[in-house]
Amino acid sequence: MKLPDRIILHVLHMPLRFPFETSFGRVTQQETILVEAEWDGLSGWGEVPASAQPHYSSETVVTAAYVIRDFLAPALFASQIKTPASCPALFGRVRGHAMAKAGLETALWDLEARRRGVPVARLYGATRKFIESGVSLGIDPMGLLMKRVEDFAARGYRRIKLKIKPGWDERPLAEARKRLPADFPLTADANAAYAPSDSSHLKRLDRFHLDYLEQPLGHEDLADHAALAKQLRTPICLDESITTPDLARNAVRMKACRVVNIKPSRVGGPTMAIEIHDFCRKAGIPVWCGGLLESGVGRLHNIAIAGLPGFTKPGDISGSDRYYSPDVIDEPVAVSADGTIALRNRPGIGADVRADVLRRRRVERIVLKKRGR
Ligand code: OSB
Ligand code: MG
Repeated sequence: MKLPDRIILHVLHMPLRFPFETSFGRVTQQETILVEAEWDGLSGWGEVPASAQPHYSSETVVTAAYVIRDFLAPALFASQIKTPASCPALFGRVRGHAMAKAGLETALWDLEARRRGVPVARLYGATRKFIESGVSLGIDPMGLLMKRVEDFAARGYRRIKLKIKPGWDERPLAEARKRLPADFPLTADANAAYAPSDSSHLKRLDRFHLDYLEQPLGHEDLADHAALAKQLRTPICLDESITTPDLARNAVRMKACRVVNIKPSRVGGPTMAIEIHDFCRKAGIPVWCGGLLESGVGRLHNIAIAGLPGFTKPGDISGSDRYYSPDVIDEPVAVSADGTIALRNRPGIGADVRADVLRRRRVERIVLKKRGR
């Protein structure tokens, strides 16, 4: 690889087409950072889908911009790494800040793929030509939510996930089940909203035959997830708890989950995501690719990674039009009538960033260079 001459952070405010509500809050606009790594007139693009508030994770766009500017970019400029796969080792002295690390690493992978003229999916080791698309539906009034359930099922989406929280679980799941074919993959995501003492209530969700229940308990609570798993027929999938390969190994060994949601941004970038994928594949644990309301840039990286063979369940990768119009890429992500998304054959992530959308949505631009340049 070539080290970039410059790194530019584009902080964007992307209005959502519809408000998105989870157990931890409602958002109408996604704040994100596009990371542009420049080398010899070429640009590689990555994304830090951190959002404005430290609710899903401890990071925000502000902490990520700070960590990239003051720690990660200087470490990169001072390094002689030969591949973006060395980023986790290079950034290892910075504890946490997974999304900041992932944003920079994804930009370097895209730059490297464009420089070599190959799709970034090939560098990640993707073997699929298509991935199966699923959708995550936020908390909304029942009528509107059920219209969405019917709409996304009719559009071919392969799996529907409902956001749940105490007081909003059995009713929407029962209503959704009524509207879907009996074997349609339905899941629920609590975003850590329940307590270990809710186990008998959560057992009531077994009757909906969910493909899995995502992150019912606290993000640092593996032992209680393991105890809950013993009581439920529904498999538990962990999201927030799995921030490193070590935690993935520990969670699986403790039987805290039977399914893993891999979000490349949550685990520190593609290299770490692939390490978790490889471990889970050997351990017989199915994985799927989660999302964080990414713009087209992060979405295309996720699609490329979801092309690896262990991603055997439909993920939270929907079309660009689920959240954004226009998206920031020139060829938005589209879901076919059969609910799949094709991996791209063009170099890099397979799309270019639209200068007009970038300018319209950008609230800040931060240019980083090697010192002395
Ligand atoms: O828990 O998976 C989650 C969005 C923001 C924060 C957390 C989550 C989500 C989603 C949406 O479920 C995933 C997506 O469509 O990008
Ligand atoms: Mg989740």
